Amino acid sequence: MSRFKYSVGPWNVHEGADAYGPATRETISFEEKIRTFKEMGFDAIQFHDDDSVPNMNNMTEAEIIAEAKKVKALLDKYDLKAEFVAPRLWMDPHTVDGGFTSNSKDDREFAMWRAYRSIDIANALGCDKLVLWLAREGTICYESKSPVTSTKLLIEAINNMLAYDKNIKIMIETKPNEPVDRSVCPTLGHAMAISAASNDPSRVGGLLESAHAMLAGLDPASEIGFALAMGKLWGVHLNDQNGMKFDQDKSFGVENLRTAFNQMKVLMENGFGDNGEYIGLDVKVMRTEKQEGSYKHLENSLKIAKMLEEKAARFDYDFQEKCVKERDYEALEMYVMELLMKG
Ligand code: XUL
Ligand code: MN
Repeated sequence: MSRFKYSVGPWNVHEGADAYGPATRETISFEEKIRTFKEMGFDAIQFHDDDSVPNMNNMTEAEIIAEAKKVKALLDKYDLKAEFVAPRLWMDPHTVDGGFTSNSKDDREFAMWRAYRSIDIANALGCDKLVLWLAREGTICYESKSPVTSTKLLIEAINNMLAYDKNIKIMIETKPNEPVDRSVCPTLGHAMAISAASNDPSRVGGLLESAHAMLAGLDPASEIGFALAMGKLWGVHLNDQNGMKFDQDKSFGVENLRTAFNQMKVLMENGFGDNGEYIGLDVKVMRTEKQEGSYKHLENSLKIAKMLEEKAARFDYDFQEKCVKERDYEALEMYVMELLMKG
């Protein structure tokens, strides 16, 4: 029995297309995914705005809310909660050059429209959290945008969202690059600074994705710890990553087991989840997997997370204290290795 509640998004079960080749698996319907997530033991679903309301650009605000209410009924049918809604600001022709920080005023206005609609959808789904993964908020040609103006535009956009809804909480999901070359908000340290500069820091926090921290050359456990120290870690996307290359979304722990253990440990030590936070898994199955393996990465990640939770619960803090007192970190390190490698 895990102490945590887990969440997942419909995009975590996908057809396998990548930048170099087409789909390798069939599409699975939204309801089928939701039903399977429930059977697997997930408690909540993460949404992009258009995961819950496809084709929303062509709909009125009232139609969007009505459509989102149908999704809420589906969640209720399977006794699942919505964790957050994230405006998908990277797919649209209006956001080729970014959303909130676009050089086009019209496109910045479109981005705000989508952000407000995402808040409406969150309300219809019964959740109070918005995630901003700032995919194209940055540059692919450095001189095309000012880093100062971009940062100010981002803060202004967040202030607008805070003003639009007095209850909404914003989690910034940081990532240093991809699809942009340089992101305007690459790490949780940046997110905390944006929070502090906003009109209501108590409603602006962070979401740490393991792979994104690694892409920034940082240890995800330390990023988690930093935001926890600020009281602003409201979500995580646990997964894994082989070094600083493209975002891989590997199953949690399969590349960097000790780092995965330390992520779980720091979450447990600091009561993550006590205020209703979920552990999100943002993992993707390998392109090579056949149709019947469409959920295997989720099964594996859940299993690994729970095994690491059990290891972290057994961590011998008395021994750790003794090692620290004696400054015998070799002994402490070997203890961690044995904890991880022995049954
Ligand atoms: C992209 C990523 C997204 C966000 C939600 O790297 O992680 O799936 O989690 O928009
Ligand atoms: Mn993510």
